[in-house]
Amino acid sequence: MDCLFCKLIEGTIPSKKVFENDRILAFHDIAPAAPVHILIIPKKHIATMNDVTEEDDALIAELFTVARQIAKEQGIAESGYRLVNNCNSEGGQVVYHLHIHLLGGHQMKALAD
Ligand code: D5M
Repeated sequence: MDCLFCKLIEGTIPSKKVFENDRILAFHDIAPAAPVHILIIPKKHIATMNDVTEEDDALIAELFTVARQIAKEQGIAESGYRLVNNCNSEGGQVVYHLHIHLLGGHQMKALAD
């Protein structure tokens, strides 16, 4: 399968890992949009949020558990952070392997601004 993030999981393309277990990998985004910008991904190839099924409930919950843990480790839990998932073309998705962006380290604007 020609998936960039699957190659990061396999290790055929290097990444700056911040967390890994049997189900999840987290690594620094190559083009950071904030002082802290980490991507949290399932090792299972799921293309988009639309492809998540009930069988993935525990996995999706664990992505958020890992996000909270990394936010703490990065020292942004108390100041605050943003979790983002881009779904499909109009959502701005570029890599079609499910991922959550963890963004923080500076003041973000409210989405309504
Ligand atoms: O976000 C896809 C994100 O993936 C985007 O912020 C850049 C990042 N990216 C692309 N290639 C790499 C590598 N090789 N390492 C780390 N990060 C990478 P999307 O939500 O699909 O727009």
